[in-house]
Amino acid sequence: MMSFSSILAAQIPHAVGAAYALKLRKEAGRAVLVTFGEGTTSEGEWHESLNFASIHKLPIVFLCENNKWAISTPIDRQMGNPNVFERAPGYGMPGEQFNGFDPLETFEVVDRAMKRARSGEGPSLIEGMCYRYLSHSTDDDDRTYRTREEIEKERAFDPVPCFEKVLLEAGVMNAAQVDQLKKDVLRETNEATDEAEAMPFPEPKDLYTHLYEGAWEPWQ
Ligand SMILES: Cc1ncc(C[n+]2csc(CCOP(=O)(O)OP(=O)(O)O)c2C)c(N)n1
Repeated sequence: MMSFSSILAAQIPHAVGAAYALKLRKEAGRAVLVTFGEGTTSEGEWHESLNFASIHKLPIVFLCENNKWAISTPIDRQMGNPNVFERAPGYGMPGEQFNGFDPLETFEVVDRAMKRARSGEGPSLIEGMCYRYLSHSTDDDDRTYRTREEIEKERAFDPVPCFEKVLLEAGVMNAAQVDQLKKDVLRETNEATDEAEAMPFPEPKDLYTHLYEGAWEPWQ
């Protein structure tokens, strides 16, 4: 995994570059998966990346997680055509929309697109429909731009309780196992946040750590 960035769309040309490298090195059977929100598809880099990937038939899958909101911007203020996957033919690649709240459907669609990329057939654009229940961040108050009723309506599709029901009904897990899993996840999360919070703050000199090769510092 590489290229975590808070600059929207910065990861997409990086991912296309990685896919180009796989092709140039003739690393057959490998492919790149890059994910982004629907708001990110308004960035120029998004369009340039899909175009380049298509021209060079690169082994990459573009996965849009469409949660209907880009902080406070709804889809109808973000794009003229609300279906991101429908842009795919314009770039010369297949596009498909699916229920991103259904883990089995998600697996099936992502698996198919990745197999296509790995076998040298080129890129695809897939769009998983989902929803964000909470504010975008602790700095965002979603009461200023959407109704509680809208969130309540979407709650019916929350994949966590919905998939729990699927697993229980199929006999894959029993109630005690579900309970234990919830406890384990909570403990693991608490341990990770405790560990992160106990870490010292970085030193100012660490600003350039891992940026330049060797001991070079820009003020030298
Ligand atoms: C280039 C750039 N512009 C604006 C922002 C501020 N910003 C951070 S997250 C965000 C919304 C992202 O929405 P989306 O791509 O749909 O992803 P989501 O967070 O909903 O998954 C914005 C506008 C940013 N980080 N980078």
